Amino acid sequence: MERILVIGANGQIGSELVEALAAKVGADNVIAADIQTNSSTGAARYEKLDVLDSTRLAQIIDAYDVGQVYQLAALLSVTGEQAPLRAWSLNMNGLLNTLEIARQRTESGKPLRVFWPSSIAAFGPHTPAVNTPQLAVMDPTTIYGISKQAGERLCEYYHSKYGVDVRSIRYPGIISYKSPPGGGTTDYAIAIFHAAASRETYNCYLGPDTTLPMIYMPDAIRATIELMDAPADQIGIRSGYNVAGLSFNPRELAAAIKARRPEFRIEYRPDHRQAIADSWPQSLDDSCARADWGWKPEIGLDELVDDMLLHIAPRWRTSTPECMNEAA
Ligand code: AKB
Repeated sequence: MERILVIGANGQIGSELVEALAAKVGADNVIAADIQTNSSTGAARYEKLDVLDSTRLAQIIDAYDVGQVYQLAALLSVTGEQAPLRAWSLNMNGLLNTLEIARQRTESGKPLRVFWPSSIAAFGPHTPAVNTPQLAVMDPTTIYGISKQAGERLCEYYHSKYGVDVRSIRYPGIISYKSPPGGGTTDYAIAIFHAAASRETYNCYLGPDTTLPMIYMPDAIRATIELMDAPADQIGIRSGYNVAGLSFNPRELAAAIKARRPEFRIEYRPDHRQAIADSWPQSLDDSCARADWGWKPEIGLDELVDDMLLHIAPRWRTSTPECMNEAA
């Protein structure tokens, strides 16, 4: 069985991806790696790894004879703005290190399939905001978005020049309850549930009509694994696929929560994150992903809200974690 390395395994996506991959290929075949000393995922195999250390990255890939790498380590849109140089270094060099090792292995006849997450943040204010096409103007305004746009170009370059089998999704905001999100603009759509569960008024840092593309974690994980499992000749796009889950704004999400928890209250206090959200698409045209590898979202707003409230309420009954109301 092919071994799979997940870098950034302690993060929001990584922790759930490790679990899903372990269920699919067996826990012994999944190596979780992150910069922290210990795994927060319960992974059977864990390696401490700074993805900027390319020697250690290559050693791990060789030692386990890894066939697939998911390189997820990154600073997101809000934390990236607080440390732009660090965000650029981590987001670009983490990808480059992975692509270089994949190139060397491809050239020596032991190809390494790579997954790297792009984002809706790669789009910008001049991108058509509604039903954003796969190919569109991309003029990102954040360092995170710029790194995603440049990363997409690198992925395409390594594929066309060196034949590296690299695949990518432009993730919408990902909503989940298992691990806290890591400093993104779309995090309000998670924090709001924690406030609802602790019966606090939620102070939303985006205005009520700020519509953004979102996806529930099970759909995001399924999309990721389906893309990586698809035959290489079906992957027509090597930059990053638009993948739509659903689109909603804070007013609509609050109404769906209120329908289930009538005592829930929300107030709107837009801050610096509003400008970032305003520069992103509201909805995505994901027809290329549907045509190339059969993508189809399954989870809509009602199911998402029911599931989030079911899982968050018992765990966070008394207080909303600090980090979830503030910019991380
Ligand atoms: C963020 O808000 O920065 C991320 C993203 C959309 O990539 N969730």
